[in-house]
Amino acid sequence: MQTTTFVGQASGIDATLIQIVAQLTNADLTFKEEGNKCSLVQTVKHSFTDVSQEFSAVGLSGAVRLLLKGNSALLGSTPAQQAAVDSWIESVDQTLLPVLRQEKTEPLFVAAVEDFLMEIEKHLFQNHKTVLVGDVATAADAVTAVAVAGVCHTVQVKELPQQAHRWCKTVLDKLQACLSDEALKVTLRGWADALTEGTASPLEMPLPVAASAPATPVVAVDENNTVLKKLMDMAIEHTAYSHDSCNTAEELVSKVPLPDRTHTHTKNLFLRDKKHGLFLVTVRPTANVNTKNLGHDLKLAGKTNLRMADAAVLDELLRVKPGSVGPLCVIQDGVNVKKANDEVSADKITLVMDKALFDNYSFVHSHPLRNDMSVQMTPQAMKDALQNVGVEPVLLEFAEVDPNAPAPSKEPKAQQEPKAKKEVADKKTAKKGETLLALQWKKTENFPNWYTDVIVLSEMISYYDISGCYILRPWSYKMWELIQLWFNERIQEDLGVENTYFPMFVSKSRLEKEKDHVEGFAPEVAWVTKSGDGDLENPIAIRPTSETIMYPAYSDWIRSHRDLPLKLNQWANVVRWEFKYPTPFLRTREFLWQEGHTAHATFEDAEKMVMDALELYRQVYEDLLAVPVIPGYKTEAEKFAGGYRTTTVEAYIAGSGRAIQGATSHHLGQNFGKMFDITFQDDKGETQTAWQTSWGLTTRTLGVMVMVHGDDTGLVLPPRVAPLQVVIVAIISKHLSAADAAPYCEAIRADLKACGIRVKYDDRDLYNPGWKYNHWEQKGVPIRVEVGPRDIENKSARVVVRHNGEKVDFPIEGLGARLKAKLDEIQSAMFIKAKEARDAHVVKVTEWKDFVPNLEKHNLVLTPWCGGEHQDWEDWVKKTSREESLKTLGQDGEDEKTATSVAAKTLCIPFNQPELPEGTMCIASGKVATCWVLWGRSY
Ligand code: 87F
Repeated sequence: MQTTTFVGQASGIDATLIQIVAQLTNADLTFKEEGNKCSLVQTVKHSFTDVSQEFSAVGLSGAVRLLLKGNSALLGSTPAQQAAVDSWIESVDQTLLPVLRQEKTEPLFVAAVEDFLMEIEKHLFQNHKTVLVGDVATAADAVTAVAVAGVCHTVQVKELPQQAHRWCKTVLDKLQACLSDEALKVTLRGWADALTEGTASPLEMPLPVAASAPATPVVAVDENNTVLKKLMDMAIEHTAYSHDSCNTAEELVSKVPLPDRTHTHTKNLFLRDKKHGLFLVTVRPTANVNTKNLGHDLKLAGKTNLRMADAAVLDELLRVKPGSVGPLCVIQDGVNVKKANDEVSADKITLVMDKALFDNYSFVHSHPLRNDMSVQMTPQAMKDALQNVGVEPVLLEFAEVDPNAPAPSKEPKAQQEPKAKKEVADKKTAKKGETLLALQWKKTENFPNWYTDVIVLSEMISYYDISGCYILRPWSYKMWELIQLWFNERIQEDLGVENTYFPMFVSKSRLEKEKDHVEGFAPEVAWVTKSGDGDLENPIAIRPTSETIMYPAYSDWIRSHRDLPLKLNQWANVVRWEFKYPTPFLRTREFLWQEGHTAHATFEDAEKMVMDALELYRQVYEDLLAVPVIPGYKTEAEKFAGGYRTTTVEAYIAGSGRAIQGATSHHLGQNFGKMFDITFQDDKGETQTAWQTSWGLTTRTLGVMVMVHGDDTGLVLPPRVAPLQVVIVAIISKHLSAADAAPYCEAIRADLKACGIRVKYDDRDLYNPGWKYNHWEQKGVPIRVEVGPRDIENKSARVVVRHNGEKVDFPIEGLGARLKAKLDEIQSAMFIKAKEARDAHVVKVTEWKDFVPNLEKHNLVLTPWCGGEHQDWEDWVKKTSREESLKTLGQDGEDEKTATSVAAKTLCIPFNQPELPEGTMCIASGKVATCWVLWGRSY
């Protein structure tokens, strides 16, 4: 047995707080009634060995930490939660306790307390939480709520914002119930009673949050609503609430966040089959409804052809408008819905529901015939309501939309998990609500979800309510600007390219002028067909690329060989309406890029341009983003159809074992020149057709960089594209005031800035050092400079490196120059690490039997090849590798929308060719090989 005795000194509020925590932990605590400092000594006595250990702690946080050692229930069960608990207590220590200890009531202190309350309010509100950390009350709640109540009492702030009030009251009630000390209870009760809820919350909440379903939904009334009326009549427990109108499940998920992952919205489809009737299908928003298989799953006899029913049918049979459908539609009187014992028939509506709605959630939210309201009810209440009208839904299991596609951050993670990963999902459930503090997914555990976590938490991306479109926040946009800055200088100064801007709209006739060029891409072209309510006479396309927009002008401008070369580049957005699952940065419906378009007098001049552009792309990846790439030629099957030859740089993403095309540069030959009449008089007066090139680099670069370097803490930025390369954080405590830290940190900042380093001194006093470390680590800043009291004494600073965790103390004398060198060192170390990881996954394979097993090992495969022109054999490899892979995985087929097929495709014929011994055979055709080609699964 081990007994723990604490002996220490504390008084006033410190004593109260420590006593509370000690009582919660059942610790035996003795205070000496002297001094106003909180210092504590813990003696651990082992009754058997009689060895005693002494620990000491300073400050409230220290004392609490000591008392809570090993008590995971109160301290939080994960390191991230523990850090968060710690951080709250430290904030209380630094912000509220000084006010309480010295009873400061001047306006300045009142303002500081109000700021602190706002922080709590914001935290609870934005995260839809009722406790500060995790899902259950921890020491953070106990300490913070008592300090808040105490301080409000002292400085006469009696009105708390709404959420903070509810939280504070609840915590104090709970504490009173479990504390044994009567005097303490009385004090707490007094404080709690004095607190009232502010009449108007002073917080300006952002719109989407204001529109959300509150933790305890506010009842909305719509007396004429037949569904709500019916629920009332049947005495089914439910809560209806209003929100912004949402037409799709996607919109609901983004605009109406739910309190936690025990709640779910629904996605509803109303389908019709001529023979079998109508089917109202209600699933969780992330479920994939495959209408082709549904007939089979529902065991419908014969062939089925399930199609979306139109608005007229919806109105007539379900009495609801498109966008407002929900399972409760069927409880309306007179709706011809199939009852429990009825046969499926052509005139009846069968209600089909996702089994997960009943098994995995405590609350289901669905529309009551209007899409600006939702009804929250338990699955049991839903069942009861249906049963009351004689309906028994057909329950089916639905898979997730695409287990490989990263899910939007707002959507509860547990819902996104495919069935096979149930265990992982359960583990994550325990961490719900931690999104603002730490990543929920490990890179090796679930790569797509990890990626989503990183780009959202690092503030690179925000989601948007149009699928495939994302907001690039300043942190990622700055990275793009840094790439632009470098690339612009290179193309303008070294390659003589000029920037230009062409319109984003293109007429149909122009777009379709070069048939080969658009043919395969046509389904992706987005059209503007209306202005206001009227139809446009001639619809216009939004540029998916600008060949057809720019080349008519080239035809006008180019007359003589003296007009050549013409080398133009434009930075622009383009739109390609993809139907595969989107991934931020990698596959989006709108993206940013540069597109270079040049015209030359000779083939060779064009060829040089193609290679120069490709070399710049290699440098963007390798020298700026620290991502190794393999340059090479595309095969005939993979090249840009409108051109003569495509070159590419291919990157590798170890986290998914997939390759990704980094950027391409095309030799267009004279194809476009002939189509658009881009001709010139040569020096002999003869008419010639221009030779052209085009080349493009997109914001995909950023996604690749995140995937290659990010880790389980978040983003890891190579210094050359880091918006901030160094952040300075002062360790403010009672040993170092912000005022004393400021001049020292400012001097460091100025020195670094003078050395050309992008640096920031994070002097925000609302956040403590631990919070700041975490924040800048998640954002991937390459170097953190920490300044504590001892550093100031020693005229030094602690330097912490993001990518490898290295910590070194440097004198501040000459710090700028040292850090400049350190940043270079980081840049090259990150490249070397990524290159080693990539190289370990490129293997040579000379026999087909080893091909798919190597794909399974996440390898890129280099094989002997009969030549880029043999498209049929390329198709054979694609098809056969898919079949063999699916067999290994035990799957029947692939989702047609998947962006991550298991089939291999050619990535490139690398410029750097290994030796090819004479007589080596092609891996597929068995013909004599003419080169090595690189294959892989790719994005
Ligand atoms: C989608 C719709 C319509 C790609 C498209 O790579 C047309 C296209 O032409 C299309 N998707 N492409 C090929 C773009 C070729 C080329 N354009 C200039 C580049 C680099 C920059």
